[in-house]
This record gives sequence, structure tokens and C-alpha cells, in this order.
Amino acid sequence: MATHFEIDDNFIAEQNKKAKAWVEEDYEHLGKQLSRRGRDIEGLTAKAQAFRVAVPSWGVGTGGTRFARFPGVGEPRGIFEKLEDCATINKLVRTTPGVSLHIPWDRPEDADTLVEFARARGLHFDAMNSNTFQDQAGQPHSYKYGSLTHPDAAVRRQAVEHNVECIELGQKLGSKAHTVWVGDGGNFAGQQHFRRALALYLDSMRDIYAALPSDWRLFIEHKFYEPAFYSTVINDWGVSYHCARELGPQAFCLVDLGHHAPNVNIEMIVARLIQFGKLAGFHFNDSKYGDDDLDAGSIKPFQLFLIFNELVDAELEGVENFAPAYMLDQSHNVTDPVESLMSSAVELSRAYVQAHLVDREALKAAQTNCDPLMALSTLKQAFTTDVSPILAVAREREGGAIDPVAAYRASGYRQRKAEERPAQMGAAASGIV
Ligand code: RM4
Ligand code: MN
Ligand code: MN
Repeated sequence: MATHFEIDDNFIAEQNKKAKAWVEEDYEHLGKQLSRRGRDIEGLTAKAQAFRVAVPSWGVGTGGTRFARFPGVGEPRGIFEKLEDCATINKLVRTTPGVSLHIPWDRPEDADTLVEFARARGLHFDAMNSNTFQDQAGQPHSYKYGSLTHPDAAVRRQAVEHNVECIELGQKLGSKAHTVWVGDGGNFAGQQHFRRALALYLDSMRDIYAALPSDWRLFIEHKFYEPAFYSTVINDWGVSYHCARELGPQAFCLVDLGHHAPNVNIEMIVARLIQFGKLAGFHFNDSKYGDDDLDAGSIKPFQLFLIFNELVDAELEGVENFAPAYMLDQSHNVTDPVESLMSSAVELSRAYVQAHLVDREALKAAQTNCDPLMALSTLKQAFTTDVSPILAVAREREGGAIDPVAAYRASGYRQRKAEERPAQMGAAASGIV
């Protein structure tokens, strides 16, 4: 492969010089402010440096709606170019070395070559994702009326085999988890027998579970609507929890923030799953109406903070086997996906550090003393603290950019990619992500 443009570490260091003076000043000021509150800024910066969230391979292409897709210039045309973009994101923010692959969109011709390519760019492979919500060319059976829950055993078998293939490929890639999201459901009342469909789902999932290596985890992803608009088989966290329990200790429940009805208390679902030892992790995004249509933290930052408040609470309490997997899963329709993913990764770090700022003693006291106002104020004190200097210093210490979007724009990366990657009609996997 010809040498492709990459953002150079020295370029990042040069860009950082521009911001250094104010960052140091703001960091020092925040450090003083936090020490008045009995908090050590260095400990928080170390937390920010250690934070990780995986990037979805499908997120670096422009998404779309069922109405249209407006492709950007220089879009990645295959898995290697997608990895180039993922590496760029990680280079600038330094929290995203994991990449989650969607099969068959990203099925490599040779797993070893892909591993080598990723490793050379400081990347590794996070959870695998199967796809039984679309038909692929040459596939014997259609998923139009379902996959793992289809009434025809041959269709279910094909869907199971595809999932097993994802696990086998993932083993070659160094992945340790497999995520199953199905589009199965009904568009008409009566179309699907609710109990029978769930029983078929469990049968199919048992076969997939059986193919799981002993050190792997199986993630069940629920979603309350779309592509089926009347009912879905794994519609909410309760059904997901039931299935995870039925399947066994390696099965867990994944929370995609966009997969809930408006106003649902997602942070409470998170707390429940932690308490029951079944939280798999997250697909982070934000949404006002639909699924993964907005960038993480872009419209409900307080909700994101409250979710992290539960996560950090469990982390500090040392809850047994607490190891949630973090991933972004969002569709970028009007922005450069690299910029959106970097910004979202930063928002997650922000919520994580802010959650570490919560005065847990004060919160507990407010709860014990039945003082709701003080409980909220305690949370708000953390949420309204601008931790940007901590995030900037953490990135810089890891070799990343103080201002990732500014550095990215200054590098001319997208323009260079537009030259390297002339548009190919129909090259992008789809517009539905
Ligand atoms: C779904 C779900 C899955 C993702 C697909 C592309 O809504 O979030 O995680 O794989 O979209
Ligand atoms: Mn998802
Ligand atoms: Mn989704």
C-alpha cells in the first residue's frame, strides 16, 4: 500500500505550543480550586489519562437517514482506510486505541494482515459485532422477517453460524467479546408471537453462547424500536437481563443510550445492571428522538454525567467483577465523523472526571439526612466544574492534542484524504448506521 498521509507527532507538539500558556494557567487555577475542596488535581488527571473508549469502525463513515445520505469527502473506502481514521482519532485524543468491527462490513481478507496494520498504528480490536439485520449478496436465506427468531429453522441456523463466524474471526483478531444486536421484531400487531419469538431467540443464543471461548463475554444489546416499529424481540433491559441470566455467566447486558424511549431513567438501569452483576458496557451516543442520531453529550450532558456517576460510584466501591466495556456508537450525518468521534470521546472523559469530583461523603450524608436539595447540589457542584484543563493536560501528557479538533483541522487531514481516496460509488457499507 502506498504511503498515506498521517498526522505527525511533532506536528501535534507544535500545535500544542500555541495553547500551552493558557492551559498551564488554567490547570494551576483549577488545581487550587480543587485543593480547597480537598481534591488532588494530579489524581484526577491520572484518571483521565487512563480512561478508554472504543471507536466503532462504522462510525468513521458518514451515516445517513432513511431519507438521504450526504457523503463527505475523503471517506474511508474499506477497513484499512477506516483504521487509518481510527488511528488519527486516537493520535489526537489518546483515549481510543480500541476499534470495534462490524461483520461483514469489515470482514478482512486476512486477519493477520489486519492485526499487523492495526498494531503498527497503536490500535487493537475491541468487541465484535454481527449483522443479521441486512441481507448480504449470495446469502441463501433472507432476514426480511427475522434472523435468530425467524420461524424457519434454516434462517435461524444461518444467523447463528454468522455469529459463530464473528467469534472465530474475533479470536484471530485478539477480541474478547461479541455483541449481538438483532433487528428482529414485528411491524404489525399479531405478526410475531411474542413468547415464541423470545423462546426461539434464546435457543439461537444458546448455540452462539456455546461457541464462546472461556475468556470471552457475550453482550446482548436491547433496542425498543427500529427497524421493526411495532415490537422488537429484545425490547428493553429487563428482557436483556432475563436472557443474560438464562444464557450463563459469560452473558451480559449492553446499554446503547439511543435505544430507550424518551425520558427513561437510563442511569437507574445502569445501577440495576451493576447491582445484578450483568452490566456489559455501553454504546455511547445521544438522542432526542431516535437511535444514535446525536453525538455523545451533545444534548443531555447531565444525563451522561449521571450515568458516569453510577459507574464511578461502583468503581470506587470496588464492586466485584465490575469491568464495563465502553464504546461509541453514533451516526454522523452532518459533521466530519473524525471530529464528531473525537469530540464525543472528550465528552466521555469529561463526564468520567466530573463524576470523580462528586463529594461522595456529602452525597451520602444528604441521602441519609433526607436532604434532596443538598443531594442535587452535591452532584451539580461536580457537574458544573469545568474540567477542560484536566482533559487537555491528560491528552498532552499522553502525546495527544490540547485541542484535538483545531489540530485536526490545521493538519489538513481531510483534504489529504480526499486526494488519496477518490469517491467510489456505493463504497460505504450503508447509510443506516
Ligand atoms: C443498531 C445498534 C447496533 C449497531 C447497528 C449499526 O442500532 O446500535 O449496535 O451495530 O445499529
Ligand atoms: Mn449500538
Ligand atoms: Mn443503536
